[in-house]
Amino acid sequence: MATIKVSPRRLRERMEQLGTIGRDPAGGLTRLPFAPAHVQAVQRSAQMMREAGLDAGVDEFGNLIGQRSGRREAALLAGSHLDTVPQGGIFDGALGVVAAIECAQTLREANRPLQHGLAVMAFADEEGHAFGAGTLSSRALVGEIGRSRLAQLRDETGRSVDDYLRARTHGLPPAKVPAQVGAYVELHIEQGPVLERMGRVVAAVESITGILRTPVVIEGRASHAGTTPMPGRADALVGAAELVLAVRELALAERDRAVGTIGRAHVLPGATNVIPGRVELTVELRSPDAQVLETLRDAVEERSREIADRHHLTVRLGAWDLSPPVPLDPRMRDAVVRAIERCGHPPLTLPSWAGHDAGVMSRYVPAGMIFVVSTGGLSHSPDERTPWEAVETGAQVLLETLLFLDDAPDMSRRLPLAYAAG
Ligand code: HGY
Ligand code: MN
Ligand code: MN
Repeated sequence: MATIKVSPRRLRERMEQLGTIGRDPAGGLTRLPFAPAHVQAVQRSAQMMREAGLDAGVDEFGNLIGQRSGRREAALLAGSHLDTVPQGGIFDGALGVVAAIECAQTLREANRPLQHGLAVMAFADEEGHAFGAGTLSSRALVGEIGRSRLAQLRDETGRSVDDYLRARTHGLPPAKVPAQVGAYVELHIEQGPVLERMGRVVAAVESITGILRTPVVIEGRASHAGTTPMPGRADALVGAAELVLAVRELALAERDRAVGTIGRAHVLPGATNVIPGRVELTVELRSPDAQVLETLRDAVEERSREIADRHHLTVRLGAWDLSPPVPLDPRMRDAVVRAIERCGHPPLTLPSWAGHDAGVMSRYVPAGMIFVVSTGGLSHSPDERTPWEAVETGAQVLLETLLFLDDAPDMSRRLPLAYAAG
């Protein structure tokens, strides 16, 4: 049975506190990376880290890190992200950060220091909404997204990632994550319906889906909506509509092996009485199978050419941004399953159809994930909920996983950190 216990009261208090930062008048939370609400959440989380006895600081890529050293050179990393999608929920990302802080504080209060160092990670931009690149901050940390690209990626205000990183508006000291990493563990909500349908609370994650994204610009000819006869129009929104249906049809044809979404579309000039001359949208494809992703990518490109020809449009796809599918380290999966059983729950493993920073970390160090149930399978929504008992269970499983890893044989690896200053 579990020995040292996390504090459900403190977990809930801190989740509810963070859950008030970035409230969107239209509903839910909007905490886009580096925006004022995100900075406030970083500062509040840093305070929680200090209360847990951790040194809190922000690295060159905007990631908040709370850490303390241990007797072993390698550190155990635990955490998630603090940014949200527009009008998102209070659990996506924040749960993993708050639970990791809770583990640090529980270990400190039980006077049970780990042999490893411990670093709590709060990645700055995981969602990819603001700058168009998912898991941006963890990929920047390991050098998969280089500094020149950080200077090019701009949000809707026109500011680049680099502009924000130089500003360091959070006022927190500089920090660096330890390079020698024993393991990275992330607690996250499932964001889907599977656990609830199975009547289960918690599971170990076995793999993380691949995600392919590209911006698309469709251009036709804006003209008068009344005087322009239907035949011969070059209506960019008609082309966009056909592309939406094509993505849906192609993903459905792959049955349960793929999903496809066009989640953003900007229609210009956006007047009732003007035929749309331009539509800017994003195409997103997901599959746990890299081959399926490639097939879908080629099919979307083919359909785009056909739509352009049929409607006298230009359809330009940008560079595809790929987060490849990753199987998580079986040793980590088994460590999480073992912790789940120690917490009195039956063993279960699930694939993740959501992307996570753990997917990036797993390319370099042993990485594991813990899922807890999402009520109604809802996420990326103001209605995102997880029962507080499940929050407590997830945090306890995280603590048991860290305790197990602390005594496990060394499997540490070095992170290829992209920090500038040595
Ligand atoms: O989009 C995702 O899968 C994650 O929630 N960022
Ligand atoms: Mn997330
Ligand atoms: Mn998310």
